[in-house]
Amino acid sequence: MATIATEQSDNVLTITLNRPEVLNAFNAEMAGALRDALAKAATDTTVRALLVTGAGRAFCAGQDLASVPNDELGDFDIGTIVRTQYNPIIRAIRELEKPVLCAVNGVAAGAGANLAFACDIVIAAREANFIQAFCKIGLIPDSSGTFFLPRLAGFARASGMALLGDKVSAEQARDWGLIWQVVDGADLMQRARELAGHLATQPTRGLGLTKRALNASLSNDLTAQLAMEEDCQREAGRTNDFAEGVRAFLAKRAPVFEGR
Ligand code: T3D
Repeated sequence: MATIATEQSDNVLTITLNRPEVLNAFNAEMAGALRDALAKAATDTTVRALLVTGAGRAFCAGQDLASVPNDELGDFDIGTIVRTQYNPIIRAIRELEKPVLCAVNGVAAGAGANLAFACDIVIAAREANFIQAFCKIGLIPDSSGTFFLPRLAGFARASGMALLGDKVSAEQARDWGLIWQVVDGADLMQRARELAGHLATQPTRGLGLTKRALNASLSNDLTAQLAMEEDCQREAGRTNDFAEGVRAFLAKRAPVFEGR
């Protein structure tokens, strides 16, 4: 069985983590397949929005702990797994200049939780929860957990989540600013498809440039960020979609964006 399933409908690429028997925990093969799908989506102009979700009852339980070589524990360089498996995935999501929506259908633990938090818009089923499980096995939050958690939820909540590893409910995660929306589990995929479908009809270049500017805001000072906005706006102003947006507004009709 393929470790991820991909399906394209109109301009939305849906990527489903597909190892339900281990709650979609990552092994090297699944990490490689996700990386490849993200790389392909970056250059495929027919893809204008991505939707990431999990098969079965979980979103993702993080690293497949059975695939870490036990007999070498202690000597084994886990940093290599972080560098080769997880860091490229997080970078690819952040650098992909197309919206990435994440539909968290169940538990999201360890790298699974942080994969979700690295996406642009996260909606979760009411019964989903988020666990920084790393501390329970002597590890630290990777996959950008130490970067995004304090920025999204604040330092105190990030510290509590990372040091205690408690389950955080979907509603709590929403109230803390970690995710966008909570919906009933039965409605999750319909809502996710609607949102992704909407995003895929929007000015893709403008959304991509917005993402570039938001990424930069995480480390820029005001002066650098204002310059960044000027550059991104210049580029957005040269797109066909900007011209179409203005024409449609003045003609009092709905715009038809082509993503360029
Ligand atoms: O290489 C490195 O380690 C570096 C990278 C680290 C990144 C990380 O993500 S470290 C964190 C790894 N993840 C965890 O520590 C989470 C482990 N899983 C859990 O704590 C629990 O499974 C959950 C809280 C996520 C869900 O609990 P529950 O009770 O709903 O399900 P369960 O019964 O524990 O799990 C169901 C099955 O999935 C079970 O297999 P079985 O007994 O039915 O054959 C369980 O072993 C398997 N499973 C769940 N998580 C993992 C897993 N198998 C391998 N790896 C997992 N992470």
